[in-house]
Amino acid sequence: MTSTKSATAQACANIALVKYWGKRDSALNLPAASSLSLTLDALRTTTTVTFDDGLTGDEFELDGQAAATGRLGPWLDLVRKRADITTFARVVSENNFPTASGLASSAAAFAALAVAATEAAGLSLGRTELSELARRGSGSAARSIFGGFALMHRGERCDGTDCVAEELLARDEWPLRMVIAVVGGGKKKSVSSRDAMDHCAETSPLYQAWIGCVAKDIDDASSAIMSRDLSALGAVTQGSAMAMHAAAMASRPPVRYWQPSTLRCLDAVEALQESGLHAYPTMDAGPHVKVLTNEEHCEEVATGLRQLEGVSGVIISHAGPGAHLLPSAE
Ligand code: 2P0
Repeated sequence: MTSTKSATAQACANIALVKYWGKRDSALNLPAASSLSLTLDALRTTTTVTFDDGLTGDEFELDGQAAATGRLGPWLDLVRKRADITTFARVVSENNFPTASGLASSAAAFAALAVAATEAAGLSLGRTELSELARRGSGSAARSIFGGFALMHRGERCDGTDCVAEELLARDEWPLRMVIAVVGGGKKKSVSSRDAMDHCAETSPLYQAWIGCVAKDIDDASSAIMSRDLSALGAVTQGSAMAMHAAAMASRPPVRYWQPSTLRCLDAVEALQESGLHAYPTMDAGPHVKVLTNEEHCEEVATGLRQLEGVSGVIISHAGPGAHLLPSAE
């Protein structure tokens, strides 16, 4: 008789308002600077982890298709070591958004995994420990353990135990919106963020300047969140994204995620700003443009982006909850 133990968890993607771009330690996946994000309700991953004595290796299924385990296996080893088990796991994951849209997020993936895998392994971890474990899979995943606004600390310790996120403000305490313009037909990104940030750190003459501006951005964004000052938060959000992309573009050879439609979106957002709307753009390791706005202005922002050439879809998201267990499907 084989023995199995299963748990299901759900986590949301997050979008950084102050970006994470560069590491101080690759083995432990420690970021070179802090970051700050908004967890998004519209982009969710649901993951079931089953430790099964009958398995001869880890298995992974994503959106109904068998997938390569990649960095999942070494990450599951961390959970097994902690729980003192050797059993392999079956991981079944589903995104509530098209995987091919280019929005598939390792943040939601490893946050859901951290909650599901530790529960299935019989561990009982607090949010801080879950954040640390999620970070080992993907730096941004440490933030998705928390809902609302999350602050990821760079930390000082070599072992990474203080390199964790915390919730700055709960999601219902400031009802902002993120409008996502999906650009470029959702093609897969050309360079992974992990490779790109390492390459940027090694070759970009602007990398140190980028790292040098993060601490003040974190302070300014945190103050803006505490005082619910959207103009101030928007200015930091836009500035952090542009600084990160400037450093990436100055890499040799360059890392450029922008497409012609990306610029169309940025032009449209600038026009919306000039017309008096709250609309502040940010971008990650892809061509999509995400716009921070409020409840009142989000429909107008979405309409402005939807009509642009090269924009294949627009998603309006509320702030989302932290990663959490779901009732077992049995
Ligand atoms: C962010 N990004 O702060 C930044 C902005 C992409 C651009 O976090 O190497 O997939 O797995 O720790 O978390 C994407 O980086 O990188 C990311 P790893 P991750 O959201």
